[in-house]
Amino acid sequence: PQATHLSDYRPPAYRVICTELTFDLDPAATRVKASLHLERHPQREAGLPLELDGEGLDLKVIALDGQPLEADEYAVSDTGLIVHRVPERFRLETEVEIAPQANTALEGLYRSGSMYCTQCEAEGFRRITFYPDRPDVMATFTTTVIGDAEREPVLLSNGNPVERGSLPNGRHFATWEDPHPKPSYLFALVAGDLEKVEDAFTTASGREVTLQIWVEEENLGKTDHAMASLKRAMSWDEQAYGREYDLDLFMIVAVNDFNMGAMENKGLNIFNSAAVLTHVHTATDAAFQRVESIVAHEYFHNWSGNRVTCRDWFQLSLKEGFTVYRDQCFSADTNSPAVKRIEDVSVFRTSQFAEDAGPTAHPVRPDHYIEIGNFYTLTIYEKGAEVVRMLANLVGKEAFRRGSDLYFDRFDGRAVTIEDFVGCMAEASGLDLTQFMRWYSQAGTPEIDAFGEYDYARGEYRLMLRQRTPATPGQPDKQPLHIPIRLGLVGTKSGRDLPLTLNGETLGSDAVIDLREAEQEFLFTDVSEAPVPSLLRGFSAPVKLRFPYGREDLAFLLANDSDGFNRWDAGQRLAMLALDDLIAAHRNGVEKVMDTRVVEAFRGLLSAEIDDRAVLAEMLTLPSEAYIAEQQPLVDVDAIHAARTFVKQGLATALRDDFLRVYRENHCDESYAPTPEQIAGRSLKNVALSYLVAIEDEEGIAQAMEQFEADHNMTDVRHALTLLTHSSRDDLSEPALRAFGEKWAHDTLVMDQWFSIQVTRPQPDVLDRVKFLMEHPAFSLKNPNKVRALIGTFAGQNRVNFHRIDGEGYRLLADVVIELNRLNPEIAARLITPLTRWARFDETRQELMKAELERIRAEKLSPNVYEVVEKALA
Ligand code: BAL
Ligand code: ZN
Repeated sequence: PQATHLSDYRPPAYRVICTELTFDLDPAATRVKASLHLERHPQREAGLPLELDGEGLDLKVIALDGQPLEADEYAVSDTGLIVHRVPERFRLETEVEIAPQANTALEGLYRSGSMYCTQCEAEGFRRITFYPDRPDVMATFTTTVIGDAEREPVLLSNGNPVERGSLPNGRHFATWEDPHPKPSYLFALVAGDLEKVEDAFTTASGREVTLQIWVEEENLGKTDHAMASLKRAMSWDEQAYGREYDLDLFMIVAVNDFNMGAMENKGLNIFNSAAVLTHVHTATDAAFQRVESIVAHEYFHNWSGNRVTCRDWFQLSLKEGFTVYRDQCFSADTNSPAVKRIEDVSVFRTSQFAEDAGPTAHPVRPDHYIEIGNFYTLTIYEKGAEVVRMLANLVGKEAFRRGSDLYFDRFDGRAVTIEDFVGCMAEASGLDLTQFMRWYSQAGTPEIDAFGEYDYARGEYRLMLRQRTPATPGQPDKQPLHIPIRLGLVGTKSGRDLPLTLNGETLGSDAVIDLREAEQEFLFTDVSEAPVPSLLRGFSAPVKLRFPYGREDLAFLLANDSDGFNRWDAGQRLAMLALDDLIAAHRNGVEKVMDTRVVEAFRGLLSAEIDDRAVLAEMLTLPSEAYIAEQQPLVDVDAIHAARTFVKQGLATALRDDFLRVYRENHCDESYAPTPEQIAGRSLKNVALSYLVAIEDEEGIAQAMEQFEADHNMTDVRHALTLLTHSSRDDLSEPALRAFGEKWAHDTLVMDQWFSIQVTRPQPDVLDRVKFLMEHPAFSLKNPNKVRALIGTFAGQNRVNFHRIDGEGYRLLADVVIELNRLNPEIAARLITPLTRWARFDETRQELMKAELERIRAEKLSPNVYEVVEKALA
């Protein structure tokens, strides 16, 4: 497969002004008629052939300005269609046949159960019809959908409904018009036997918008939260960004088979059912929160992505990074901001850092790709969002809003670049963001080494910062970045933030300093007492920051830092120091000893006056095995698991009564609501319960059983069932799992949870269970949610068993990847990730993992899998 390069970008030779489509639906032979009004792009030379993308299309008819084309006037290949000679303006008509039921890649038009649906981002539209399938071609669309009146009573597409009616032979049709020019990746079609829940929203300017969520009948009771979230998001975007919705109708459809979480098609968002359906008994608090943020994310794309879109796919983060930043701010405003930040940063430091340090590392704006589907990554999304967050903090709140207004107004209806976005921010703020742009072009996580010195005699604190970004594939040399570092100096006597004076300028007690050089020194004067620096507050930049904190320093920050995020981070760092010692002890066969400072820090947390229960729950949560692994030079999964289990059990033994008290105090029988207050209480009590079950405390086990049987809400049920399943009490967990599996056999989303609970068991028999569950009637390799729940969760989260020294875990994953490579390349390529990290492990595992990658490489590979495997073995 060939790579596409950013430097080769040219506008298309012809652009489409309007697109008229007619779909005559049939599972095996859908006919798609396209009538495209095209004209030469003013920036391209005259006389060029017309090149359209197309894959797997059976061309039946082709005509130019009403005249059928002769065979020598055009050519069809595996990748598209060329019409050799075309005028400056013309109409091209084609008719193709496609087979939605044979489409297991879930790109283009496919079947999910008995429904028809589409996924066109990034390059799925070319599997529907011949078209310039690139985001810089923006056209209005008129779409007619013809289906069976009984099997597909509902026929949807983008925009507004304009006509519907009956046809002979039990068929009917609906016509939709989308007046907003859009790229083909935002096209959508849904047809099936669906029910709707309807609501309305009045925009700030007083326009009435009808809101509809379409689901299969059995899911009608699961849409309330998504609908409420949508209305909150619509109103938030009006207040925070001055952006109103622009059509009379906004639709969301839930489908079970979907590669992504959801898709922002204009006026017709298509959602993975897992990202939209919720119910007290089927969805956890985390799922409720995820639904809220994804509904908001897709809605926010209406402006950041749809009205203003990307010129080419290298600019993907232009819409994704910005939109993730927008949904993060929305969720922070709606829930607990500190917890939202902690959760986001935890995922980021664990998974994005790993991506940035591995063979698939790429900049926020990559400069080449083989398969763009492989670039829907944590780097494009989450690092992209961190970069926008840094920008927002650098330019300040008001200038950021002026900059975003300028961006939306200036580029409305256009396909633009990251320079256009950052340019608006520079213009609105007057700042020079030239150096800042390196964040978009340089891959890898910057590492900052910080040192501090307090001069008692002068009352000065000298902070030395050194930055370095390690080499990444294809980028051996890195330039210094512009890194905003938010910080405070916490007085060791007073326990308070000290006023900051830098170069004679008073900065308040919490300030941002700009690190721009490879090495830079900052001298704070008038520092009245010896401080402990609190650095990178709120994770003000996506970097690894090292500072030689002693354990007392960390315990001090954990108790005193005014920044909630850094208080949490100090606790994590303190736990990490203890874990490092224990990992070394385990490896050296030395007896493990619990660090009493960690016990005392936790005792302090458990006995302090609680002001934010959600933050406290986070503080009581030990770093995950994946995060711990990220901190090690060489990953020893067994030592990490043993060390973490030892700390957890040590804390549970020492603080058993405190955990039991916290559990009881936070248990709540009120009727379920996904409110921040209730979620905080459940998080806290469930963390406490996890400690009690970790030592198989009788009372703790009894509470877990009671919580499972009480069946009050899914968060509690799932948590209790997980703890029991991960304990040695198979006598309790086996009947509970059976009962749960039988009760929810009809609910595909709950069965996904049932799979995940079981395949994260630390017991060594789990691999057999994974294989056994793959044969379960509720499992299917064709359904991405099932694959993620069972295989993805096992390989990504069950570290001790996936990395079994006999290589059986690797073999199982490779077998699945090989099969999925044929069925669904996009999902197959994503699933390989854990194998690509082979360089982080011991030699034996390295060889085993590489052997499985080689075994995959020997297959006839899709471009998706080929690209990942080649990078992993480079
Ligand atoms: N655009 C793909 C799905 C999403 O990021 O919203
Ligand atoms: Zn998005």
